[in-house]
Amino acid sequence: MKRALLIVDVQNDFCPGGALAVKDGDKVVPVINAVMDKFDLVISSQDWHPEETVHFEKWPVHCVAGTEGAEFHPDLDTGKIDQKLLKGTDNKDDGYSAFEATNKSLTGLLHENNIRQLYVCGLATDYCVKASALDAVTQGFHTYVITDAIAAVNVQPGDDEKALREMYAKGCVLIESREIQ
Ligand code: VGL
Ligand code: ZN
Repeated sequence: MKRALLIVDVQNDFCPGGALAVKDGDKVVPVINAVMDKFDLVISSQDWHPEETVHFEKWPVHCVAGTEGAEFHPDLDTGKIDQKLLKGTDNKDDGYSAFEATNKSLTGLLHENNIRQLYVCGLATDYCVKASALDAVTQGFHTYVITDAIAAVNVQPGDDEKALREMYAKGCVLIESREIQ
């Protein structure tokens, strides 16, 4: 059984000092770096927005395509990423899920590589991690969420817990990085 790691949106704008900083967003980086070698395929997604999009009616401007804020966190071991997906590129929708990537189909990529298990980590728990993990379940992948390698926006306090409960209820397996063999 082949497995892939999906690293969701570990970008400067979601880390401390960024335009839409997630508390402890940078803390996921060493955890992710430490598990990358355990996977057959490593895939990243990046939030990659146009300058004007309906998405910025809900959120501060962040991760505009080609800007510093849209780059990966500088400590992420990007040399080990096999495929880089871009999402949120449309100006008419949010594009939270990595399955909505527009430069390449994540579903196609996983099928071509005979991946049955998808491990999801990154930012943010309550938006793009959740949307990606739920889509993975819907598409029939065995979906794992690495709970010490995610961090939440928490627009409302407790959104992180709520997101974890929803992912669990819909069939995601919640695991810690140390449990990955
Ligand atoms: C995200 C809010 C807005 C995410 C992206 O990556 O979770 N959250 N855009
Ligand atoms: Zn966004």
